[in-house]
Amino acid sequence: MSSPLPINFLQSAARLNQLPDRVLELAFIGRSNVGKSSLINALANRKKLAKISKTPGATQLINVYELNPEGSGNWLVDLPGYGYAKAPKQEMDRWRRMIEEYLIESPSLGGVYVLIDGVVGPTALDLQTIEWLEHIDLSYRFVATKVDKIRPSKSQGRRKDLVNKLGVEKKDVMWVSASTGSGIPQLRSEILDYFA
Ligand SMILES: Nc1nc2c(ncn2[C@@H]2O[C@H](COP(=O)(O)OP(=O)(O)OP(=O)(O)O)[C@@H](O)[C@H]2O)c(=O)[nH]1
Ligand SMILES: [Mg+2]
Repeated sequence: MSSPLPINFLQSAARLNQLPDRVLELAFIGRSNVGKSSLINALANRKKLAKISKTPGATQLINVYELNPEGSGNWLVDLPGYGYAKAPKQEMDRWRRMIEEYLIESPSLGGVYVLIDGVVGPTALDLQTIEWLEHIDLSYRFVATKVDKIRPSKSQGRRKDLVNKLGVEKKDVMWVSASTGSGIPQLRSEILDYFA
């Protein structure tokens, strides 16, 4: 058991300069539809805090959630996803403009969680994004989503495969399900530790 993260919606923005001062922030990035917004809701144990959708592109702006108390300046940031499957170059460019500015220039961004679809595994775009994070020297950690969709008999194989494709070790990936809550307590406690 673990308590929901005490977060509230603070603000949406298209540009970095629209955001107020903050102390420390952690952002969630990943392919459209990977489950970033659902994960925010699961962490807070609230259904409609972040807008989610079956169709990729639910999140269009930089969405800021603040940890209590109000004015703490500790933020969790939900970002629009990058290309879904064969997303047009146009969409990728849109993501790039908004997100690159934010990821490169936000002064108090401590790191990002890169969400990888646990069923699909890392896509070429995921790997490209990771390379780019290395390039801009931003810390990141992996969260594999939708584990509820993996059959128990396939679970070991899937985990091994995903870890291999990312070129990391088992301990470097957290496995979560926003649907069943699996892995959510661990992620909550990691996030709280980070802001402590
Ligand atoms: N089965 C299952 N479905 C999930 C899980 N997390 C998210 N989904 C579903 O995946 C779809 C996309 O979820 P979102 O949270 O909107 O994804 P997103 O990454 O925020 O997408 P964008 O805002 O487009 O970038 C929705 O239909 C969710 O219900 C999960 O843990 N398990
Ligand atoms: Mg979203």
